[in-house]
Amino acid sequence: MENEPFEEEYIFKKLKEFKSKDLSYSSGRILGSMCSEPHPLSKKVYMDFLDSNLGDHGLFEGTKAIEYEVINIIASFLSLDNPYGKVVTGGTEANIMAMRSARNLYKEINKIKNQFIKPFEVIIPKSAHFSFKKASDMLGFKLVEIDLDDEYKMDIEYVKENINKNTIAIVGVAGTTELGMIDPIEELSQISIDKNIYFHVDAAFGGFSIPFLNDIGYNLPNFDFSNDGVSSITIDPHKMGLTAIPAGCIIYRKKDYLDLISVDSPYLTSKKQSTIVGTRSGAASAATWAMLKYMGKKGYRELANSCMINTNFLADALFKEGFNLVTKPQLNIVGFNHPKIEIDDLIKAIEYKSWKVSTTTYPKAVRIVIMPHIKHTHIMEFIKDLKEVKKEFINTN
Ligand code: 0PR
Repeated sequence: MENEPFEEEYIFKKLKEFKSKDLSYSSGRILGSMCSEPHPLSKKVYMDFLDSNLGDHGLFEGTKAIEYEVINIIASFLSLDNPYGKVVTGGTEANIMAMRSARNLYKEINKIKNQFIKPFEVIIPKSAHFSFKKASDMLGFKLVEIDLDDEYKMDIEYVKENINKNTIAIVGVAGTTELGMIDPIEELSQISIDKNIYFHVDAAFGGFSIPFLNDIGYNLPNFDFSNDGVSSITIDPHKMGLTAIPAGCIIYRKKDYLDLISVDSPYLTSKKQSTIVGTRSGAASAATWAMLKYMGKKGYRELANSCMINTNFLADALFKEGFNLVTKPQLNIVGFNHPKIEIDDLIKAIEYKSWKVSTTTYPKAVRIVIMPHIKHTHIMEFIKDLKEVKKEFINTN
């Protein structure tokens, strides 16, 4: 089919038609997403830096300086001076980079030339994000999945039992994808030191909340670089950081970890590259920088706190209505089910009332992520609908 040129007006009209089929965050109906409406400032800055490519950063020295500042500011939230890192596409790329660093470090220490010669193993909690499955497939290591304890956190005893000479890394999660729980990072850090194993913390979701909530007295577990065993941390500005997609971040304690995954790119202005993608958005760095400056610690404290207030309000209301909370929320995620309603039926009924929720797999439950676009009034409407759903089931069964 001939692709005829069209006028701009037609193009915008057609695109509007497509977009009208998308959901909007501002409707309050998206209850199961870890992303949110990007702040208008981050959208504006994104537009200004659309031509900037950090894959060839010699051409964009200004944006490179912005990325350097972003890494330093974010690392300061995570108790690290002199950090090394990159602004990447998201948590997946950051986690894959960390796993590459861990594998290459192990190979270097053990003088292994061929990457497929040994059955490398990475210890992750059962609750880890599926990006580690991608990393395992791409990098050729086996995932050793550790059971969770009663609070859906990684069970330390199983971690100890499963370490062996092929273990190249341990992963802990600070803000699990399904339930927002924080693994015992301090203990895992100590194990990593004792056994001399690379330790990566996936704080893609929790990284932009936990430090700020602790500033205002939430007393959440310490997950950052003040634990000496922590080698790297994933933290995503495009989740709780309010930056537009794509904006992820990987922070390393040591320069070596980044160098170990660098390849030569001799014909470019930048002679080495360590990220998975080549051509790399400088707009992500600029938009993140703008948000870090605009929000400041004060803004992120208020944001995280208001999400937690809404989360606790939802959790209390669910409890009062006779729903089971899977666990007491540590961050802004609530998992719940009902003793008398089949979970799949419950989800269907909620979706029938035009809410978009997600589900947890372990245990099976409705999963609600209270992101900044979810306001108190949305939660009130949701509870009202849930009461009706409950009535329908309890009366008819
Ligand atoms: N690590 C953790 C702990 C995560 O929760 C996620 C994504 C990642 C890593 C990977 O991050 P990227 O998706 O940025 O690569 N967690 C969300 C999830 O799977 C991603 C998401 C966001 C999914 C918004 C849907 C959605 O609407 O639930």
